[in-house]
Amino acid sequence: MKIKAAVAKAPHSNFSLETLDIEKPRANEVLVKIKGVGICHTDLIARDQFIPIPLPAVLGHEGAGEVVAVGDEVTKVHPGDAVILSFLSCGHCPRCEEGLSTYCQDFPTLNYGGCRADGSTPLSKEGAPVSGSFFGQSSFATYAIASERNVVKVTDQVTKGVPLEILGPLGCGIQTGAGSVINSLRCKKGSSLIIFGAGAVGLSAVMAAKIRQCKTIIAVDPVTARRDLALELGATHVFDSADDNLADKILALCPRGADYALDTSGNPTVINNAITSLGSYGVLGLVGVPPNIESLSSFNIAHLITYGIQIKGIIIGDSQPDTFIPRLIDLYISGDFPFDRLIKTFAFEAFNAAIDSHKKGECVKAVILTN
Ligand code: CXF
Ligand code: ZN
Repeated sequence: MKIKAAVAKAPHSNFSLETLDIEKPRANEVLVKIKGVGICHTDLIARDQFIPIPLPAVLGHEGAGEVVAVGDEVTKVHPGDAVILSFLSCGHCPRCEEGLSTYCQDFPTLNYGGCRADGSTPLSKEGAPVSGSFFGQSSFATYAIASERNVVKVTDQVTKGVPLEILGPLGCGIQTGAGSVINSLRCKKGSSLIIFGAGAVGLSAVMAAKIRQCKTIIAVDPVTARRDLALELGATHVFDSADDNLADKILALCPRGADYALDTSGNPTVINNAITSLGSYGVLGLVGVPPNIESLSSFNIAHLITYGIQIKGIIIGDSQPDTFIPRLIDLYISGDFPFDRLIKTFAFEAFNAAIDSHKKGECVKAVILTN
């Protein structure tokens, strides 16, 4: 079948909008007509080869749409179902078996290998293979092949009026921010949390911290509009990352140090500041991808031991998408998780303009409408 797709052909270059061929779903696969797909920083670093997926490639890992065909062995969804696409996991390694599929031992190959586990790709152009199966989907396209394992059924929620076309980011960025606070850090009622970076991940963390009834929710970001939005979504205090007196200002609010910190920036200096802002038995969650694959951060060992400080790398907010995503949608319906405030939609033809807008900080989360 022919599809339209945004193809990454070279690092740091515009995506090329092209017609490709897509295979029929295999036994455990699902063909999804994509309604909307979010753009995430991870798509751009894959295009730029920080994640070395073979190019040309169709990226995109925040898709949402309607099931149009299923393979013979699929039982979870049927044609007509509304689904969100999330990350892929193997389902049988020790991590998957203990419910930690975000740490599936095959996570890198299944999500950024550019192909299925058997090395094949469902995408091609004029007979030449095009890398696909990015996060088990490659949803920068009008149709995507996903696995039964990484589709989350949201038919009931969509029937109630939840807009399917903007749900895709719940599969990655929004789930990462909310899950980091709810599942990974498990921030306690009355606690203090500092969030470094108020993009889609950081602002989702702000909303989740409010849900957890954190007492002090500090968001740090260089963009005024994002700080303003953070305050509207539940931050109790916001600071400009460029503020020379940032450490003192945080100390004034948390004299014994914060209980939790979440870094969404990946910036080693910010991470060091996050460590020193923590109090006794404080926990730092790391979700931001660093600027280079070799990026290092250093910390004072004695300080970490003395105060029992913990540093935790987090993938996708330690979420189990089949249960966590419907829970987030319920919170959206009740008005407690207004993630739609982060989203700006763009037509498929404006794909590259959407990326420019995201890069310039004009929108928090760009969602491309594909059908
Ligand atoms: C990614 C970050 C890089 C590792 C895999 C998960 N999260 C979202 O895009
Ligand atoms: Zn992502």
